[in-house]
Order: sequence, then structure tokens, then C-alpha cells
Amino acid sequence: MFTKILIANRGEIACRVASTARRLGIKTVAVYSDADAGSKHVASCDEAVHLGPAAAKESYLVMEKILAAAKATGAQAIHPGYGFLSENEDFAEACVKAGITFIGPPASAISAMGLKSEAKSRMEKAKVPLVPGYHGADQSPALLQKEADRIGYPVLIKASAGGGGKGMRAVEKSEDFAAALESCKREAINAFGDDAVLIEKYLTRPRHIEVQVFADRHGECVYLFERDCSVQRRHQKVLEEAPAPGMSPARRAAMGEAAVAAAKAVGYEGAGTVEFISEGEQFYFMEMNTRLQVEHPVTEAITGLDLVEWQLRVAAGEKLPKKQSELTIKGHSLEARVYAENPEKGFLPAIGTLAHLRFPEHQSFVNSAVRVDSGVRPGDAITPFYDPMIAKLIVWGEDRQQALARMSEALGHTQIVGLSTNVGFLKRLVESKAFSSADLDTGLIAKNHAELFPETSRVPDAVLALAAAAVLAREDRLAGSDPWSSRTGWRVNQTFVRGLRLGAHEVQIAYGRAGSLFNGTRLTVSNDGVDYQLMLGEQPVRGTVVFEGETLNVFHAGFVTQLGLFDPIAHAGEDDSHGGKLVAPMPGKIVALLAKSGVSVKKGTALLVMEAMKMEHTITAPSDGTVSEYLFTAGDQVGEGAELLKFAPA
Ligand code: MV4
Repeated sequence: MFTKILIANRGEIACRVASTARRLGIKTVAVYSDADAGSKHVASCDEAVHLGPAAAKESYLVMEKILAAAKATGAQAIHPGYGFLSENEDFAEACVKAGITFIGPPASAISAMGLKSEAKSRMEKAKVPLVPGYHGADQSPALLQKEADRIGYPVLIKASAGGGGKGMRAVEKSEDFAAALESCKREAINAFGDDAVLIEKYLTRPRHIEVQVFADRHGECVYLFERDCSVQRRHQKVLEEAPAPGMSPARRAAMGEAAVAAAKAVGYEGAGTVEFISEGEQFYFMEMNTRLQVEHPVTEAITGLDLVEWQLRVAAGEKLPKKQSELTIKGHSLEARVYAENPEKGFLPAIGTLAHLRFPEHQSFVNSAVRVDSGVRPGDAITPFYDPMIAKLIVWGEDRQQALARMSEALGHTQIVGLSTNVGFLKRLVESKAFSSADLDTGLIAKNHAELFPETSRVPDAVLALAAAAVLAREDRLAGSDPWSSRTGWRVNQTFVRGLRLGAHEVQIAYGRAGSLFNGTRLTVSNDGVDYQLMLGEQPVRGTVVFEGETLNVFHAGFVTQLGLFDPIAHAGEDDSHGGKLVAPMPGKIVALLAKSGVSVKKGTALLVMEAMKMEHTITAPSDGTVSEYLFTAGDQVGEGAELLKFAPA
């Protein structure tokens, strides 16, 4: 076995590899860019070598720099993780030439699976089932048209050099074929420098089922069962699970054996994944990923095996730790990928600092009930340079139902402030009827849009009470003295009463010697840092409230609500020019019009609420006066800078 390896990657996968290496007593060398000097993966390794600038092209993707780092530190092998150089045959080859073990398949196997049509020809010879289609060398448009007509419509034209969904065209009927072919070839030559295509029967409701395989240098190859990764968005996996729901033992064995045949046909070594698309009982080879995949933990959870340990053993020349007959499935596992992105804005990637980051209680064994693989810590940044994945939540249960319950619980205890994330979306997805009943196919997200993107609903009183409690607690902290004397509100019979505007909601807090009231209901508050425990009347309320400037992030009952705070007391006496803008601060949607046109309002009165970037923004009166005219109504979309209303100062 190796005594020292270099991990040519960053983020959670670098941390993941380091953790197994440590357990096996193998020293680790991290590499890092200017953007990653203080990152978790560097701290997880014994040594670290600086590569260069933040851009991956100048650091993580520079083979010479990685090889030089391995030589300088005396690492005997390089683990490439996934992405970056993991499926680069030139890098695998360069490692061999440099006398360093590449922890992955031989360059020849990477190359054999790289070109689609070549891979399909090899798979055909190995009797691996293929989608009916054409993948020949003759690329004349007339022949391709004839083949498409023979296969029968709909067909899919795929760039031979493509992958991961790039360079595909669906064609519904013969008359449309010629134009689609031309456009596909144009895209292929631009994207891949190669305009060869293949044609397949187009399956309209497929599932993505992939089989984990492992091969050693001694001719043994086994399958570690399947993962269902059908829940995707734009070819980006969102939820993965093992085993695949509804898989019969016979079909599992057939797919497993086909995957092993595929691996053997290209002289595979190490960890690999054979992707199939499946419709009904049929399954067809799609492509092979010649690396350890992001979703490998669900296979670890159901087999109890550490796949990184297997990779290291096999790369060191050992035999596979287990035979096929010794491998079994126990229970069910799900993985959810937590990304810095904004589902409400078309999943636009987000960047920023993780000002507040909490994961659910977890352990890091391969078969933990809840496991979290992450490469970031509180205070770290998600930058534009790399993949915006924050963490993977992996759960295991006795059955799928228990795994689902654990996942929704785990997501409900994942708290992130500082950037938009998909946590709420994932929780709705896991709890959706389609996913929980395992009605899986690659169109699941699109088909269940209404359930997954609910109209912003009324904010519950519990959330508003938590927000109000946090606002008052912050004042106490700032005042640092007796809260009773620090406030400058309106007192009636020794009761202090004030209004707070929280997003589109106005709440009233009253307190005096007899205790506090929230909108007239008795309220008691205790808190430990950002964690609050309230009694709202008879209702116990627990939650976490984190400020981001004047935005409150209220975590309650598994979901976060963001509320813009407008406190009339805090704003009293402000200069007119700071009072309120009557234009949209950013593109968004009008939520509510709050004042009547023509009726006099006081300076600071909330006039209109809009929603933008998941947050509510309140537009207030810049001075005493009247709204002469609202220029939009609730539900309208407005662009940034759009004038929202006409205001006549008194
Ligand atoms: C297909 C298909 C339907 N019919 N091939 C997309 C990525 C690439 N790996 C293969 N892909 C597909 N190939 C035929 N003949 C549908 C897809 C597909 C898909 C496959 C797996 C997971 C998600 C997908 C989303 C859209 C399309």
C-alpha cells in the first residue's frame, strides 16, 4: 500500500479522499490555488502545495504543476477526485511516465469510453444492450436520414464526441431530420471540434440508472449494484438513491452483468460507473464514467463499503476485497446535493460567504444514518471559480420510507445564510408526491413545477414572532442595558407598544410589567445565541434567527423565511433623501399595495411591498404626503429601476 498520496482536487471530494487515507495510515498532500489557501481540504491533509491562480486552467488543471507537486513531496500516487483531470487520458498517461500511480483506470480505458460511437461499437461486440440506432462511420446526410427512417421516430441525434447531454437533438418526424442534423453538426463542431453524430431511438420517459463497477489488475470485476439518478435538472443530478426503486433481482443481475461486461471490454481497472437509460423492463448502455462519482456515497451506505479504500487497494495492486457473491444490499440510501443557487431565479448559481452554516447532526461512517460530505466551513466563501456545491447530505434507512423521512429531517436542519441555496427546493422535492411514491423519470422536476415552486404563502405567526423576538433581543444587546429604559416607543398605561414591519407584515409588540404581547397574544422569549424558544399563547415555538444587515433569516419548522425589517422607530428622523426610493431596487414582483391613493400618509409609512431575490422589500413614504398613483398592481413583474408609484409630498 502507498504511504503517501497526492489529492489533485479540492472541496468535498478532496476531504473525502483524505479521510479514508488518514484511516488507512496514508499521508496526504493537498494542492490548492490562490482562492483555496485557507480551505478545509488543505486543513484535512498533512501537507499542501500551492499551484497558482484561482482559475482552474492555471492551477487544478495544469498537469505539469500537479506532477511536480507529487515529485517534490514524494507522493507515490495521485487521486484525481472527479472533474478536473479525473477523466483525462493524457494525465493518466503522464502519471505513468512520471513513475506515479494514477488512482483510476488505464489511459486506454478512458480513451475507449471517451468517443461515443467507438464505445458503442465495443459495447455491441461485448453484447451490452444498446438503444436501437446507428453509430457507423459513414456520415453522409442521405445515409443518416435513411437510418433515422429505419429506426423510426422520434429519434435522437447525438454528437459522437458529446456527453452529459451536450449536442443532442430530438427529431419528431422524417421531414424535420435534415435541418436538425445540420444544426446538431454545427453545435458539435463548435463545442467538440468533431461533427460526427450517431442516431438513436428517442426514449421519451426514461430513467437514469447507473451501475457501480470495480475491477482489479488480476482480471476480477464486480458490480456494487445500481443507483437511480433520474431526478436531474439540465443534466445536473439533484437527488440520487440506491437501490433503484422497483428493481427486480433478475433485472439487477442482468444490468450488473452487462456493466461488468462493459468494463471488461475496455480492460477496466478501479472504480467506474456504467450509465444506462431504462424504460419499463428494458435498459440500454449510455456511457461509462471512468472515475469515482459524486453520488458514490449512496452505494457505500447500502453496501457498507468504503469505495475510496477499494480504489486505493486496487491501485496499489491488491485484489478486490470481496467477490460478487459476498456483496449484498442493506437498506436504502438517498443523497441530496446542496448547491449555492437560486431555484426561484431559474437556478442561477449564487456566490457569497457562508455567514451562518449548520448541518444536521451526523456521523462520517459509510453507513451512518445521516452523513454530510462538505468541503466548506462557516465563514468560507463560494466563489465563481469552482463548482457551487456546498455539501452532499446522505441518509440511510431500513427502507426507502425511513430514508425519505431522514432526508427531509436532515434538510430541515441544514441552515445556510449568506447566499441563496436549493435547500428548501430539495425538501419540497423529497416530500413531493411524485418523488416519495418513486414515480421517477428524468422529467420529474419539470412535471411537478407547481408543487415544487409554490406561490409565496402567508408567513405563519410563529415565524413573525421569532423575527420580532430577535429584533428586540438585538436592541437589548446593542443597548447593553435595561430594555425597559432603552426603548423610545409609545407608552400607554405603562405598556410599551410599537409596530414592526417584517416583509409585507405589520406586527405589534406590547410589553409592560405584566409581560409581552405579540399581536395581542402573550409571548415569552428565551434565547441562546441565535436559537430561540418562545411561548406564543399556548404554542411553543422554536427557531433560529440570523440577521444579514436588515434582513432576517428565520429558520422554523424546517424552512427558512427571509424578511426585510422595517422598524419605524429606527427610521424616525432620517433625512428625506434616505427615506425611501419609489423605484424598484432590483427586478422583482409586486406583492402588495399598502396605502390608498389620495389618502395622506406619514413619512415612513409602508406603501408597497415587492419581492425580489427571495426577499421582500418595502417601499416607504419619503415624507408626509399622499400617493397620487400606483403604477403597478399586485402580481406585476417590474424591472430594476422601474418607477413604482407617484408620490406628492405634503
Ligand atoms: C437519451 C434519452 C432518450 N433517448 N437517449 C442525456 C444525457 C446523456 N447521458 C444521455 N441523455 C439522454 N439520452 C435516448 N436514446 C434521454 C436522455 C436524457 C437524460 C438521460 C438521463 C438522465 C437525464 C436525462 C435528461 C434528459 C435527456
